[in-house]
Amino acid sequence: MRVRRFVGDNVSETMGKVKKELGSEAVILQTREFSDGGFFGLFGKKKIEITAAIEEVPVTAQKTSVSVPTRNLSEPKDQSENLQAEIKSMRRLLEQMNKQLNKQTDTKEDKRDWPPVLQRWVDLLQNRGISEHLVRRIINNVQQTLSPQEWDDNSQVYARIEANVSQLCGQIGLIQPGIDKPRIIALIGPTGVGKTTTIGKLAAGFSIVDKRKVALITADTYRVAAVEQLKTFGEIIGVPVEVVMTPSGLSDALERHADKELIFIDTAGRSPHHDLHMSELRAFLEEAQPDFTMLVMSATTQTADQYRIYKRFESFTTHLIFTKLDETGSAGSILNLLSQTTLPTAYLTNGQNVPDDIEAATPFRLARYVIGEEMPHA
Ligand SMILES: Nc1nc2c(ncn2[C@@H]2O[C@H](COP(=O)(O)OP(=O)(O)OP(=O)(O)O)[C@@H](O)[C@H]2O)c(=O)[nH]1
Ligand SMILES: [Mg+2]
Repeated sequence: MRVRRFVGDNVSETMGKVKKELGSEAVILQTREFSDGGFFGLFGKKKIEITAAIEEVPVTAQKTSVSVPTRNLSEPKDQSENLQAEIKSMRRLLEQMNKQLNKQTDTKEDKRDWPPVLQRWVDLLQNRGISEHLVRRIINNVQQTLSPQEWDDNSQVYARIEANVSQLCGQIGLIQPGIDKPRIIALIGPTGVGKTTTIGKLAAGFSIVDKRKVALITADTYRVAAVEQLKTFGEIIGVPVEVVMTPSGLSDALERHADKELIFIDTAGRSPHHDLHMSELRAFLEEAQPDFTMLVMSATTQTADQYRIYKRFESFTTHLIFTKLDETGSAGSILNLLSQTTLPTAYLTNGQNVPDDIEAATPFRLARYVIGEEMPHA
């Protein structure tokens, strides 16, 4: 691994040097601001120092390989914190597995024989990844509200299920641009779920279609490639992009864009198991005081993981965004999660195209994604 130190007058210039020397996949290990010259550090010129590293073995799996060096280079104290966090999360996992086992036993005891015509729907919904408990609730509702003759009518049963699932999907909450001051929207969540892409889609929608004054800020300086990604979106859409390294840098950037109607903040993907990362994220959010803090979750993540992620980010979160709906045939995990939270859902994304593959959530659209469009066969 090659580690280098870079100094420049501002973040963009210094990042540029990192990229030129080490390439886009370099990992930022440390950043600091210092005063160059002046008396005892006073009146000196503000400088930015970035320490970055690049793995020299051929990089095939980019995301996993770039995350390794920081772990190896972290302080011993940090390592023990990591270990403790890992033990804590394993304990939580075991507790959860226990709970789930208990629930499964309950369900078995409570399992009943459905009439064959309804059993087909039970199977279909379970194949979509909806929990047994919710499937039971949904089909119970069908059984109680439709007559046995109507159970044979697929479209009637589908409509009943759809109505029931939309109700279970809970609240919707969308972004409203600010009137006399900018609305600040931060996107948070685990790595690779589509935070940056979704910001690109939202920023394009609000600035180009809705003609709003938009600015983008990225606090994700973990990888040079991440900064480049948002800058590219900004250039294409024609909105300013600020790169910030520290919470105080963030508040300066927010002040510079006080004339905007919407400011989107992109954050680095955070492992919910990493306490240090979570406290960094907290520091940024405390400084930004966003009006909306949207937890981005991939529909491809299975129920137990989704719930764990949600619990970890819950204290920051005001809204949910579900991504990658195009990649799964079993979006039932979304319903399992929504049935356990009162947080509203804001947006749904269904592809990689910026800005097209995004839609405002509605209970009906959520239900369609959860149930699918297929009918059971006789
Ligand atoms: N199929 C599909 N791919 C998506 C969707 N949204 C994002 N992606 C893809 O997911 C990958 C990761 O997207 P990013 O936007 O970089 O994810 P991120 O959460 O910002 O990732 P980090 O910053 O590394 O944590 C990219 O290849 C995106 O094109 C979606 O709705 N559907
Ligand atoms: Mg990103």
